[in-house]
Amino acid sequence: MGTPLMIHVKARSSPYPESQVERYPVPDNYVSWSIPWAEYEPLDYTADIVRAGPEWADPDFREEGQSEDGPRFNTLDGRIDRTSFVGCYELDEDKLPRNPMGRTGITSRGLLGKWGPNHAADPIVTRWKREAGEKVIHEQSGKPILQFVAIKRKDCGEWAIPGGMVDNGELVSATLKREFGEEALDSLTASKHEKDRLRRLFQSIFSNEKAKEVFAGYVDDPRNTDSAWVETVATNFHDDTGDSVGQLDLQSGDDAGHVQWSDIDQKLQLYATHSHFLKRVTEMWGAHW
Ligand code: RP5
Repeated sequence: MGTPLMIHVKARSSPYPESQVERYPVPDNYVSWSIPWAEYEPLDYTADIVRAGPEWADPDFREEGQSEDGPRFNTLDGRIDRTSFVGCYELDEDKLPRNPMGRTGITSRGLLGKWGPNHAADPIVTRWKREAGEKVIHEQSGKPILQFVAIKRKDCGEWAIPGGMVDNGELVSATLKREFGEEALDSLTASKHEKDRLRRLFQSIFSNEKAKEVFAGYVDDPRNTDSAWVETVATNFHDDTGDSVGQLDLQSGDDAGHVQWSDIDQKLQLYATHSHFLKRVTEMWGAHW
């Protein structure tokens, strides 16, 4: 597939998430599959939770008793989208899909359910930071500051966009709403009545004409392996006037600080490549970065 467009970094970090597993160290100049590397011996690792065969995971088609055909890659395989935003990915000598961004030091699926691309969706809900109704201007950049709804991930404790995996057969637009509901709204300690009101507010902002796609492609996710990786569609839902979702007072209503409005700034340390998506959002709205 030639030289990767970007060099993944988090996809080479050790230990592998939720484990003591160490990746085979891959220096920058050996990431690309186009560089021959006879010594390369990635560890074959699939987490127990994936081996247990939950409905969101593929079976291990290499095991006895499984259909010899395995998944159909680079196409819509029944209800599962196995196409990649990056293009047509290769299969290795064991018929395993090859990570289009190069080596990661681990083969098999790790914590990921699907062989090849694992499609996700990331809803970026934004508003302007305001004080007494006026937009707050950053003193260095001279630009207004955007805020986004951030969640603290339960698996690693890192702050992130409240995204999630696309269910089999689900439209990305539905995943965006579902994940936002599950990850941001459900963790609020608001009453059912209040949550229903919030849901209605979000329903309006999640309507298609207000959505702006900011990214569709490979995510440098720490769970990626040589044969399984995350790809996402990141979509911005912006409340320009602050009278819709922007009213949501997450600071006071949240559950132990697991969801909050966070100022967007380049210093933010976020999960995977989420700050890269936010940078694009600031460019789109002429906001501070
Ligand atoms: C990231 O993992 C994506 O950008 C998305 O935010 C998330 C999906 O995985 P789960 O949150 O479902 O674990 O790479």
